[in-house]
Amino acid sequence: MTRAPRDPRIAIVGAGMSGICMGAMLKRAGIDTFVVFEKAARVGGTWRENTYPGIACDVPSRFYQFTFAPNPDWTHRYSPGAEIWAYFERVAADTGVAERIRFSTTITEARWTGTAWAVSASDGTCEEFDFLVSATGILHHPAYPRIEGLETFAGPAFHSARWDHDVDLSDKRVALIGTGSTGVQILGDLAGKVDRLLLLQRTPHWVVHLANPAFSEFTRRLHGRFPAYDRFSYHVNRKIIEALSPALLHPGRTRRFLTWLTKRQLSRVTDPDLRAALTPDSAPMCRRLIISPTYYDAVQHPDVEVITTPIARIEPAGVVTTDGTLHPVDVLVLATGFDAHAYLRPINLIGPGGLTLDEVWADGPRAYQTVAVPGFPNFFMFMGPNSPVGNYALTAIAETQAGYALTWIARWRRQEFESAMPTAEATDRFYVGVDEALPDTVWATGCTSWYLGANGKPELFPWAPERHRVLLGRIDDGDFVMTSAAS
Ligand code: N01
Repeated sequence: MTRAPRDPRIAIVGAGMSGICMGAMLKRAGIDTFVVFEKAARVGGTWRENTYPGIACDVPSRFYQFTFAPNPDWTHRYSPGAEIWAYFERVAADTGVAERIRFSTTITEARWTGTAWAVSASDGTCEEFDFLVSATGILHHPAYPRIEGLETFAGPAFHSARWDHDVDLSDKRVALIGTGSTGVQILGDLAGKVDRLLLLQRTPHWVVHLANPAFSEFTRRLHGRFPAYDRFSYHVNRKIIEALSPALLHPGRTRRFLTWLTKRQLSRVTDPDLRAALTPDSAPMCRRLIISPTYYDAVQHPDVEVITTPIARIEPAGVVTTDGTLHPVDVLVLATGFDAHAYLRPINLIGPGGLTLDEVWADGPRAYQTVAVPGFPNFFMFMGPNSPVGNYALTAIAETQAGYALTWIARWRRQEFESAMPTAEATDRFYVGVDEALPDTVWATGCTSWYLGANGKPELFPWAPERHRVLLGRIDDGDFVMTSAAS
């Protein structure tokens, strides 16, 4: 006699892109017994929090969407942040995920009771769930620079992910610290719109100039009318990026072409001193490759000054560089990146026997095939350590990781197990492969970036993103410790 499937209680932490993806895929599988906990009052994660001028996605929009929620209405090849945020809000509403979200609820702790996850929120409530899914985002915790006197600055000072839209910059002298993807996008938008813009560059990054054309009304209608055409576009974009990704990671013709291209594009900077200052000494892609349609024009705008002398300290009136010069400014913008290694922390995850995630990760974050952690049953993680989060669509990674979690959940529904977690040995085996492959990649050619963990190793997936999909497309029972369902 076949038993009716059980309804799993599932806690998803975070209603950003990944949490919405998990919820939508659960809904599509007919599972409605989940709660999405969201600390803020709206969905959207990084796209809600980052509203700085110039924000856009540097992955083509046709690919930066869920396969189950095509969007024919993208306005540009690389669409602006507000449009992407609206897309995720729409997906959450259309799929019914929005109804399952508990807003303004911060999860502080999740403890395995022996049979379930007891999930506690900051409001003092605690509920039990059969599965815990972390969808807390990777670039989520702003990294504030340790610069002497930062707190003494007299004017407005804010991180790029905490943009203060009440400050009118049009007549201000603005200091922009940081030249990563964010700083480059901000500069591209602000150059010429403020009184003066000082770009404080510590290390130059390679930038590829790619045009960002608008999609015509006709193209948008074509995508709306023929979903198969939209799917085709998605797969073409994916194929191109997936073909380029591994080729760009290793020496060869494609890498030589990228090196040639980035140098050639840098030659748009006509002043040889400025060009030299903007020339990185690391290989392109060692740090995340920056894609911008505007940077080299913006950086040469007469109202923009690039300062490469290191910052000594901040004073109330401005930035002092190590040559003793005070650069007077009215506003300080910190485009100084994120702590990409916190993952779900500061949530206190406590597994069987009281083992905490901090203890398990004392030597650095590690995950079984990017999605699960030994010692923590019925727990899955989005964008976990060594996920393929380089120049790739995180929407596609989320679908792969959600699909994997869903397969386990479907098995639980069929009562094939009660709890499951990866073994330490299987996780070690995964890392033998990772550690063998990483030194051959461009990320290990000697540069610093948020890719590197505390041990100096890149916390990235060292193979083609396709391989991630294949890896998570199957379940290997031998890699797991399972307790069986009560008969
Ligand atoms: O952060 P970053 P980001 N004094 O860490 C500088 C994603 N993203 O926010 O290079 C002076 O790359 C630091 O200097 P250095 C994307 O994955 C995506 O720009 O370390 N400078 C660097 O220049 C991206 O990779 C999109 O020497 C200091 C900058 O701050 C990731 O977010 C758009 C400093 C930080 O660069 C992070 O990008 C935007 C100090 N004390 C972002 N401390 C898309 O389009 C730090 N810096 C999808």
